[in-house]
Amino acid sequence: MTDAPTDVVDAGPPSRPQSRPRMPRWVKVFAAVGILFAALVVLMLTGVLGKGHGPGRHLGGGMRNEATTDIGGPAEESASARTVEVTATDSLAFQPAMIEVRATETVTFAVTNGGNSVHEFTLGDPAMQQEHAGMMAHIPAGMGHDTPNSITLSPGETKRITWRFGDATALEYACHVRGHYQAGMRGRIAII
Ligand SMILES: [Cu+2]
Repeated sequence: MTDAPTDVVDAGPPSRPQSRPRMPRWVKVFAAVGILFAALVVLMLTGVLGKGHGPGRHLGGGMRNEATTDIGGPAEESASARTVEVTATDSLAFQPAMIEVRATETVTFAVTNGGNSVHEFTLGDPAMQQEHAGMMAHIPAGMGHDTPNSITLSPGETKRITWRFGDATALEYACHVRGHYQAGMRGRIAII
């Protein structure tokens, strides 16, 4: 009877529980593929972001000439050498319809709403115009607000906006009150 412990020893090492969790091979392979894929995505995004974003721009470019990407920016009126008077009319047009500025010139625009409905004056390249149009599409008519490149004018109102131009061509001023831009309410900035 006292030999019982010997029997236990002879039984060999106690069997280990078989339920110890082990990572199956496919999990490791899956994780490795996932990490590789993530790295690839990061590389692709970095590559895409590296293109089309010149200095000072926050809007994606794409079809843009690298040599003429400086659209300039808002400036203090005291820095401008001249004031251009612009009138927005209910015939959905600006007078004048074209304004010449020199590259790097700072110009103040004194914009008057000569009509009976709300108009605005938004300065920028086509990308900025599109961005502003998208913003305006989500707010009720007449509820536009002023931004560094845009002023909204009540009937009879005059507001001023000063812009330091760069060398970018294809800038325009436009009204994005619903339907106005589509009706042709825009003017061209010609860099001379
Ligand atoms: Cu308008």
